[in-house]
Amino acid sequence: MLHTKLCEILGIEYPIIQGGMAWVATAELAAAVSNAGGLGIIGAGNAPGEFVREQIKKARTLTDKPFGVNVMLMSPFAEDVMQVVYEERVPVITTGAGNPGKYIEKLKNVGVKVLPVVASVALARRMEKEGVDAVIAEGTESGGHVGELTTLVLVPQVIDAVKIPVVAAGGIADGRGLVAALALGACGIQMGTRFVASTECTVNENYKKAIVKAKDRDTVVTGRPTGHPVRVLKNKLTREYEKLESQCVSPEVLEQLGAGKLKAAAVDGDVDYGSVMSGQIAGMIEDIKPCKDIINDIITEAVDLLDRMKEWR
Ligand code: TUI
Repeated sequence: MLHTKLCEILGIEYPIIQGGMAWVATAELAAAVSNAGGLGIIGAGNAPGEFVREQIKKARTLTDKPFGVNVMLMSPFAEDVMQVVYEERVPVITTGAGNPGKYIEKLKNVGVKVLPVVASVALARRMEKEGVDAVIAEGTESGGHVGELTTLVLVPQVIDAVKIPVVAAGGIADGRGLVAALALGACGIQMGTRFVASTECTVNENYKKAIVKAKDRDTVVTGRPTGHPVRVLKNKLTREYEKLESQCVSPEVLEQLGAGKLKAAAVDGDVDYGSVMSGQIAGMIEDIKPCKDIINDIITEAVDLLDRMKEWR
């Protein structure tokens, strides 16, 4: 119904990739997205390789469709996770928060598709030279670790700079967002926050409800002084963070305040003092529904919109 080059590359039905969110994107969510025709992703985050291997095995019991693993390159276990991905012959990896250059050749040799997330034209160019299959250009509207440029500004510049396919990410949660991404020249989209508010996502219910409740200006970027800016929902933790940032405390103190806080929110449901990573699009998410409905509704809306756009001519 809406087939693009991304569908061909990944062997999927719809050009939708699920973001690889640490503590949130478990085997259950990945399998649900893949079963719905998108590409589900297990978020390795800071987990050790053997934990990720168990997640891969679990996903294989839940779906016979392709799925991937997101390797968070700042993790102390990134190398370990890459080895597991290689041994398990996971069909696709996405990467975040770094340059995956040193791993690409070995993965490509065994047919693993590599799709790095980039937040700049420079890294997109470097990745194309290293032989990746596509890049995911992620705007600062996203949740979690973010770059500086917005999706609307980053995506077309990356598309102009490289010949490989480009996936748009950041600030997308409905059919209008998908059509906008296609209009910019992207071959598909990656969504994180929209899939957090899904029935199958195993994150604590408080986290899902916080996303549904969030309004347009309810996210903030903290951690700029540490060099690791992270977009999260505003809460008591971010107010504490802002107070310390304004007092110019050392980056180490700020890092210390952030330690373990994503798990506190995602697993224990502490949405007041935990780190509730979320994109700006949370303001537009009004319900928790199955991944199949999320994807079907987006595709139906996008196809309908594209039809109506033909009549505008
Ligand atoms: O990676 C993400 N999102 C994330 S990772 C994460 S875990 C974390 N927790 C606390 C602090 C930091 C991380 C939570 N959310 N998205 C993909 C992404 N990658 N966004 C931006 C980048 C990025 C930034 C700089 C990629 C590469 C880069 O520079 C690499 C280089 O060497 O040029």
